[in-house]
Amino acid sequence: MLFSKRWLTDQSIGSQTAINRATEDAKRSRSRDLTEGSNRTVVDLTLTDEQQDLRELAHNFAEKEIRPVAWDYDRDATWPQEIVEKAWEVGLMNAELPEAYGGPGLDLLSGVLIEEEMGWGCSGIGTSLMANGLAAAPVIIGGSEELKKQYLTMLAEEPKLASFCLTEPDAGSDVGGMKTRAQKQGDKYVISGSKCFITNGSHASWYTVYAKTDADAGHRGISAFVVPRDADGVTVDKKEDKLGQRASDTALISFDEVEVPAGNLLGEENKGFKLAMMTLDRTRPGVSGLAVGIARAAFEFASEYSKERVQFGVPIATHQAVAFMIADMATKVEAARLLVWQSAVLHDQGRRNTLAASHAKRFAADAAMEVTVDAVQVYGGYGFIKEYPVEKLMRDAKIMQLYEGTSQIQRLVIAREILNPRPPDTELQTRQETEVSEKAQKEAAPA
Ligand code: COS
Repeated sequence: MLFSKRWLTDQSIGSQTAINRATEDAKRSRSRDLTEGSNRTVVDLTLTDEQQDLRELAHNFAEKEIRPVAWDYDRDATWPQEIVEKAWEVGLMNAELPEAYGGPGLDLLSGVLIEEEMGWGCSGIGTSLMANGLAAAPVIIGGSEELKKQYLTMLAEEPKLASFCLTEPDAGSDVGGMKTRAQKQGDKYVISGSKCFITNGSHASWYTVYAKTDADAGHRGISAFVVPRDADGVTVDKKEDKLGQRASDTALISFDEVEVPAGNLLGEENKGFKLAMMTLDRTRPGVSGLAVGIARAAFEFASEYSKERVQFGVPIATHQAVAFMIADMATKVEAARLLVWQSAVLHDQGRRNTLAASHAKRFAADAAMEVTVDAVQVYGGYGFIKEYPVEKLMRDAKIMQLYEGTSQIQRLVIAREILNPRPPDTELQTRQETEVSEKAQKEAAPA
């Protein structure tokens, strides 16, 4: 036990002797672990050189291009068009877009590394930059070759945006309760209904829209379609004025007898619900990464402030009440990141990650909320003032517990996966394994 005889007290914080002793103890204990446990299986969490470079690139981008304007964009709810174009230019958007359609074809772990840095810079702007992944995933999973060529390539060739349209005014968590209808008429589908809370909805060039093709079949009557923004009958009705993530665009979109070719169906008719769930398995690790970024930003601001702010004659960091809050923040950031990485790695290995993705989303979102609330507390009264950075983070964090499945829905998925697990989905398993092995073969092939 490293600290068994010397509890960290107010007095020991910052004491060089205590820190040196702890460092020596740590070295001794590490070498003991290595010799005693030499035959243990070790999980290696070291990032590859490429992943480290990518993380650094994303961090520098967040620091130079996002942070300096984040608080102004939040105040005025400014759409970050310039930042979208720059991020696209340097290759920080569409991370998982397959190479066959012009994308970088990165693994999900690389994607979540980018998302954490974007969340650290500004999660509102980060959400705008990352939402293409949500719209593109159903096309990647279920789209025909023609649809992939047309719509995925569009995102790779220009800084264009796409949106995922699942939620409706009366169907949020209860996806099966949606009312939007798609009726097959000859070689077309005709879509009518309203979708709300659509990220990037006002700026998207195309939408992935979920609609009932069999009104009486509950979740087994849903299908998914690609709908171009310029199709007749598509209207952006309203841009929402939000509590947090104010730089991101959130719109209400209506589809009034919108006609799309039958070939715009994604996957099979009436299999759209599963497509949506498979999409969320892929994208929840990413939004959880954004949440880790928010939490990390709040933790960093609070730690710095606690070293500068003097009360009772000493920096508040030397008061145990504050130091322990900082310690808890740090633990939450670390733990959330590990869950996020695990959920991404399982996916990259071609394994089902539903449970891990919900663990990551639930924990990282709740951690972001708790850490940002505590950061405001560390700042005291100043934390409540807009001139200081942390109230924005607290407002931004709230949406993490709501979008891409509330924290309660994540708990529902976790409980079901543990208590009543879904049988293995062989079709999905085969598809993911094929994807992973094709990627490995491509990487192994000589250039
Ligand atoms: N991957 C593949 N299939 C899945 C799946 C997954 N991750 N999760 C569920 N399914 C399948 C089930 O196996 C079941 O299949 P069958 O039709 O063959 O029986 C079907 O989907 C229905 O599953 P379930 O019974 O669990 O559906 P529910 O209606 O109870 O809903 C929840 C499940 C609540 C988890 C789902 O509706 C959900 O995630 N809601 C939140 C939606 C959300 O995140 N909205 C945010 C919008 S995106 S910003």
